[in-house]
Amino acid sequence: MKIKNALILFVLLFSTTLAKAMPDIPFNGYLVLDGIDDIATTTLSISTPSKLTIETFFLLETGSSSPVDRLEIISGNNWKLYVIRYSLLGTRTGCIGYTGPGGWEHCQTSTIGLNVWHHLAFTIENGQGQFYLNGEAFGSPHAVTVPSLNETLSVGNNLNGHLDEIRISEIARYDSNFSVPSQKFDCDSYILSLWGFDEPEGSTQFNDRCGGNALLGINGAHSEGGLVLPNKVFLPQITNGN
Ligand SMILES: [Ca+2]
Repeated sequence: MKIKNALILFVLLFSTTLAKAMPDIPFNGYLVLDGIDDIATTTLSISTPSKLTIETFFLLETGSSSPVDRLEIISGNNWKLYVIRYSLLGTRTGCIGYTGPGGWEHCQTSTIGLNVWHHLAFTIENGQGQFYLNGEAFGSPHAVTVPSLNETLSVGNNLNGHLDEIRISEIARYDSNFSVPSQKFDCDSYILSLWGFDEPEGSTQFNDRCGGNALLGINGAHSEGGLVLPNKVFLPQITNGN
């Protein structure tokens, strides 16, 4: 009986692992934010497009401090794209919201966990906005207008966690459920900005892989998981006399 039970447990665990199979995220380096004052900023000079997709991979190390505490993915002067994860009430453990013209918020329980990578996409096409979480439509389409991108943007305000592969596109990348991207995005003619945070560990300036809109990390926002510079590898060895 014990062997049989062990086999059943193994099959259950293996099945669960398969069901949760996700791409190997992050892709090299990622942006680290403390949720206190860390942000990354850039000033865009882009005519407001008629269509839009903002997407990223995100990981929360801590949730919201209240049911209305917005953990911002990216924001402009008059709009924010954010998530809320507040576990105490058990009812706002997965919210995605947008505060621009026509903004709205949608919540589903138990959809955003801590210390787990998620993919979030926000699309606007034909005046209809849609959120996607991990490739699945999150709520229903909502009448909304594309926000201004001709301004200074802030990334990661009030978010304690990590971001990777932030892509802004002047097209609706998704119009139905999709497979979560399994590799770094390629540049194409629809990309307005793309930040992959693959700079060496500790960097605070992040290259726009497909354009010229570098992000600047402020108050401690930095990259981890990327290339470790040689001096950080060899100095301890010298110090130890090895
Ligand atoms: Ca990366």
